[in-house]
Amino acid sequence: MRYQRSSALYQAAQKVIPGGVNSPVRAFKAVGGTPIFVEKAKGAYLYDEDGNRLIDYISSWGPVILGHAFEPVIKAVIERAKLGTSFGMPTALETEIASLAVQMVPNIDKIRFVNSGTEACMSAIRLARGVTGREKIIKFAGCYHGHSDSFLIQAGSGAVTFGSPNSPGVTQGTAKDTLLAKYNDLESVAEIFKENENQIAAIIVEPVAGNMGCIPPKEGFLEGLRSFCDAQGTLLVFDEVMTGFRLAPGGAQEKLGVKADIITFGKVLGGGLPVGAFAAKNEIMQHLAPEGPVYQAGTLSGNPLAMAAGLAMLTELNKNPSIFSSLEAKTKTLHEGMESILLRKGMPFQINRFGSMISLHFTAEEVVDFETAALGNNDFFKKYFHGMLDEGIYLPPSAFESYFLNDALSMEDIYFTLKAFEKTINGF
Ligand code: KE4
Repeated sequence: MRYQRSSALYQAAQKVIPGGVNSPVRAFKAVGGTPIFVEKAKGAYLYDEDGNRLIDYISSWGPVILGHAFEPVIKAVIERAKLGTSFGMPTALETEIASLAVQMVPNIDKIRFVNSGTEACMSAIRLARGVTGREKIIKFAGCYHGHSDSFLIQAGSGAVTFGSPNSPGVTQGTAKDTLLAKYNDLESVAEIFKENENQIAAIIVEPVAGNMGCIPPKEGFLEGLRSFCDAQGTLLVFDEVMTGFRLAPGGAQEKLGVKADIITFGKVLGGGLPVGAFAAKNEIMQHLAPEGPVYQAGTLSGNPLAMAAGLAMLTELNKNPSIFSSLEAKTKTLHEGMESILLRKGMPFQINRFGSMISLHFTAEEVVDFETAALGNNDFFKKYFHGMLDEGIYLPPSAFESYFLNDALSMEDIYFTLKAFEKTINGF
């Protein structure tokens, strides 16, 4: 595929934007080559600046679950923009989308809108610390909750899971309050609680992990976290930035039947515009300013354009819940097709899938946590990524990402993708 214009644009971008991108994963560092600059998109297709049409399997990392430039969302944004773009004052529109979200998501009374998943998760942790009066939190190696300091922590030295910063600029002072456990490993969580009896404000977890590739929770894992939290007075935070409004109208809580205390959202909730949110029962949310003492704010929080896009998106998903099963069926077809091609080829692989989240790992070992996800053959992944790109398929440019299907994908697109997949894998 030709990429002259993308590479020229990339050169120009690097002169005025760090790394030429506004979010690192877009720079193709994990797969090599020149990042693709997109001109426009419609439905399941991206059109890059060199005129290539690509079938999109990242859907803007989740938000455009109904496909790009979805008519009702576009119409809502255009209409709303004519009334003004931002006021810094409350609007009835915010109450409308908040009421719909509260109706769709189990176990919440109130929701606060922010502008990104990072802000949602950062605020949820501050709220949990404010409510419990405790400072420590538990997160899981390989789970990503955005780039706020408390989350940019890697497993530190020593067995006892002390966190250490995984980015310059994050202080030891911050890192000491984030303890690292292993995803799908309740024993690692028990150890932390033993060392920190009644000191943990919150456990934050991706109920279906999507930042190590897709890793579904093992039977009993989330239930185990729930009981630890109940026993310890710790709040369970489900980071549903990816899974919210994607796995079901009520997200992972509905799909998996486990209750969280605070739930964070992003991506789909904004229909492609910048929206994040966090939500809980009123006895937790009443701690939040201006009602309570836990401070959190934002100039553009509840922005009318973003709310209009989000409301159009949620309205569609709420009206047609069959979208979720349709998306799941398409992902299952992709999964089964990939599996049979890989079995015929006889190479080591794991395919993890939950609903419309799926990922391929070139390893014989079951991928259940960050360590096993890291065993994947990254050279194979690079070859796979570029092979598929050459066939007109745009996959996440990292082995540690989940694919995000959107419901604009037709079965023809899925079969076209499987043909491209067969050609790529047979070229190994
Ligand atoms: P944002 O701040 O990027 O809106 O959301 C952060 C976030 C929080 N929680 C989960 C589970 C997430 O997956 C994310 C962001 N996801 C990545 C993709 N894995 C966004 C892509 C990017 O960083 O450019």
